[in-house]
Amino acid sequence: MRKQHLARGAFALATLSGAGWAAAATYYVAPTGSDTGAGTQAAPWATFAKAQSAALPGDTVYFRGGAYVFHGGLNQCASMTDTVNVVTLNKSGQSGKTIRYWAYPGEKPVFDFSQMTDNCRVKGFNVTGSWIHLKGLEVTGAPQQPGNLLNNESWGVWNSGSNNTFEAIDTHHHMGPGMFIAKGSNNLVLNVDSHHNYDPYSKSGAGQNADGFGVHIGANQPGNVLRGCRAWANTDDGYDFINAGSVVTVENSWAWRHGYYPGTTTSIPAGNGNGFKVGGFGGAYQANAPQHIARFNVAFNNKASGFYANHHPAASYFYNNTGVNNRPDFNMLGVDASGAAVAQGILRNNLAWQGTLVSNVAGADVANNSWNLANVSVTSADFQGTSLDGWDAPRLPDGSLPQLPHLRLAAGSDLLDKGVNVGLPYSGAAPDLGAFEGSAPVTLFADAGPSMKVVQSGLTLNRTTQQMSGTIAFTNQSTTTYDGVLMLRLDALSDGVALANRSGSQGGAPTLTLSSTRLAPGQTVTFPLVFTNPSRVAIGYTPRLFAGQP
Ligand SMILES: [Ca+2]
Ligand SMILES: [Ca+2]
Ligand SMILES: [Ca+2]
Repeated sequence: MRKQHLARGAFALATLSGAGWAAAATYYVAPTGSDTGAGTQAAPWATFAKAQSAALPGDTVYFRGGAYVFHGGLNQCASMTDTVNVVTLNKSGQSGKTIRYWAYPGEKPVFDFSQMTDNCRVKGFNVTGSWIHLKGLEVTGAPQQPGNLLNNESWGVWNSGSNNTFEAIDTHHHMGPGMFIAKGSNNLVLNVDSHHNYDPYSKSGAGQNADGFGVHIGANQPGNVLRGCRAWANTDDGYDFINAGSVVTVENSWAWRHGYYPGTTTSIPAGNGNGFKVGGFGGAYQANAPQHIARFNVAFNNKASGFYANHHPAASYFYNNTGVNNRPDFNMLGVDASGAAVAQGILRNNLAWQGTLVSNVAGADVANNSWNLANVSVTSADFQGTSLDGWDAPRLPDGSLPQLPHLRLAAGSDLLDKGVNVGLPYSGAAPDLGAFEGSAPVTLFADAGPSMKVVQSGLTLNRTTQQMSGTIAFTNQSTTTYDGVLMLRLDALSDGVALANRSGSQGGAPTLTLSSTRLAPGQTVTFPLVFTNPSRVAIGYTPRLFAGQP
């Protein structure tokens, strides 16, 4: 299915400033572009460096889809223990005027560092500026070299700036962490996936340093948040906040299958294998250690702990997390001022199931969790679905997490309303246990689009209602019968256009649902479409058909 032609960016947004009119500029970069061009949609540039040299605070740079393959960095390896930077972003935006480096809507630019042969460490993205917003980019392959065992990790995305947003980034297959915040305040890591990272040539041991997300900021660097992220199949940990001197918040994020060779269940000896490693200073006591925040997260199938205090000297907040089949699900091993092992953590409304439930919780501040409430038992009947597969399903159009029934509470579960109010939103009489509030049924949808022939009609204008109407028809060309709910989703619908007859929305895109439909091989289903389009723009969208079992 090809997206219809879109007339985007026809109107420049102008803002009034004290000095007069100043227009935010929009530039374009493409794999087939040239830095001698104008940076327009018709004559895009080729490089990040060229775009950065032109972009001013408030400007947007769109990267067209395709592969941007790097064969070397901005500098040479001065020694085998040097670091080569490839994409350095050292030009800052301003408050309210970030510099935006975004994927062009509906396209996927891929930044590939795997062909580099520089014989030292590599930072694929080296973000040292502030007020920068990266969105929709895929980043892969920051390498180590087989003949060089003098270093630890390379990095996919490395940050030392502040007030940056990393949104909807897919960072994977690096020989080191996918996303690494070394310094800085108020950075937001939103809806980022980091997976299949493995550092085979680290001097500290193969696999020892490839975390999905590392946040290792110093003191007085507050406000760093990870939200809506996923980490899986990384050889070390999913999320690692060791040596972080300021509070880190991780929420609504998932972690699974850490500590193994990526894509396998074979343990890698040096890989720690925790889902969420929330703090610690290498086992040492440190005064004024931050109380990190981990809430509404899910960890499962990790080799070691799902949620781990990692010898942290202070009690971090663990609220409404779900741990399943980890070893253990929650481990609150801390350290006190004398260097003795103690239990550290403030745990409320957490859910532990399968694997080893808890370690080192006696003495921590623990209440209203599944394992310490009388008259509560966790069984498969408590959940709408118990699958631990499919959590890497495609994200929704706005980058948010896929909606899955897995590990969501079922109606009638005794885990509903068994939590305690911790000042966070909830429904019903009280918070539930675990990461997902409420028991509203969630349908598991599969993408039925690839097996469909799609026919779109023309649109006709109703002069009375000023709405435009047409149809879209899907003919099942597979040998599979789709029985159940059929859902049409219109991704990347043109700005200013609305689907007037929508039945809902998913990830910011309008949906039209037909219940109890049977679509056998050779059969056709037709959806009516009614648009409102007050600005009379060209209507473009990407139609997606999903089939679900209610
Ligand atoms: Ca780690
Ligand atoms: Ca139960
Ligand atoms: Ca509730």
